[in-house]
Amino acid sequence: MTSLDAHRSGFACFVGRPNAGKSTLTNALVGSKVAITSSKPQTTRHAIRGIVHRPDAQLIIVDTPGLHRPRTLLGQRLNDLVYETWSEVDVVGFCVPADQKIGPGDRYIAEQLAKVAKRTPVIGVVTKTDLVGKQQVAEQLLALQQVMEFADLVPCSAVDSYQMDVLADLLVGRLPEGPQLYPDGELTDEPETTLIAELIREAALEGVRDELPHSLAVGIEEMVPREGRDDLIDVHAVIYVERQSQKAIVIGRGGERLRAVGSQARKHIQALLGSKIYLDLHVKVAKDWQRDPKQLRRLGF
Ligand SMILES: Nc1nc2c(ncn2[C@@H]2O[C@H](COP(=O)(O)OP(=O)(O)OP(=O)(O)O)[C@@H](O)[C@H]2O)c(=O)[nH]1
Ligand SMILES: [Mg+2]
Repeated sequence: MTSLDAHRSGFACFVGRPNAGKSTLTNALVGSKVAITSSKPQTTRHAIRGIVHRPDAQLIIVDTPGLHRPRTLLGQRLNDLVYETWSEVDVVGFCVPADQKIGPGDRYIAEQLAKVAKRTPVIGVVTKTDLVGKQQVAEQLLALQQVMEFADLVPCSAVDSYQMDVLADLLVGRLPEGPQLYPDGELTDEPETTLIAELIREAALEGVRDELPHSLAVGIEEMVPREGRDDLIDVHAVIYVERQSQKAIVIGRGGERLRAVGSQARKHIQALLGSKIYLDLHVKVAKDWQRDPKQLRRLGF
């Protein structure tokens, strides 16, 4: 028997081109920074679960990498991860930014989605509405409607919190009835070291251009409480790049850039852990790691 106020639980995922605003949307719905974001494409590199707790439902949002034409083995792995996720969720949100024309990249995603849409409802989401006028939002909704058949359509903005609850309601409405899947207060199932590595990568992404954002990876080597102190944690981390020339850029003149990255990351990590940290940051070259299966495995892809 189903009742109108039964508790629902299940999974949603956001898909869209790189930079469409998927991770920002995930964070806004969860109400906490579980995924890093940046203006560089392919910021997200693994499926991150963010958990939305409501009295009537528990919505688990799986934030996936942007879908793109892969140029490296890493790119291929990221795309595969997206397809895998589709088969595991109850509802998909297809994100298209309001300020960019719908193009071949979006139509390609729609074609792929149409294959799963028979089983899984797809909600069309026009993101970043704060960047354009009402008229352009309306036009984007119309254009999106031409791309495929949607279960619902919704314009929203994570930046000025426009229609976040409408979007959450639409997603929750597509979940099956079910019990809570995660304990109260748990906002993500990401391990702490992953969150920390991601915060360092987010800081390192700031101000780098061209191929460099893609070449960055971060590994946490060690994380231990400082001996004799209960208020300080030592975090040893490595920023990997693919070439010697990139290493020089990341470190900067006299180590200036690396220090800035470290202090930016430290602020976010301390907020996350609620504890002081000492961040020991090094830069190493892992030659062409994006194309090397062995190194990809070591970096967790
Ligand atoms: N103005 C505005 N900017 C936004 C909004 N949502 C996201 N952005 C910006 O768009 C850029 C990309 O956001 P992300 O959330 O990292 O995009 P993504 O789709 O997760 O990107 P990938 O992980 O690379 O696929 C960032 O610079 C965000 O600050 C929004 O609602 N309004
Ligand atoms: Mg992302």
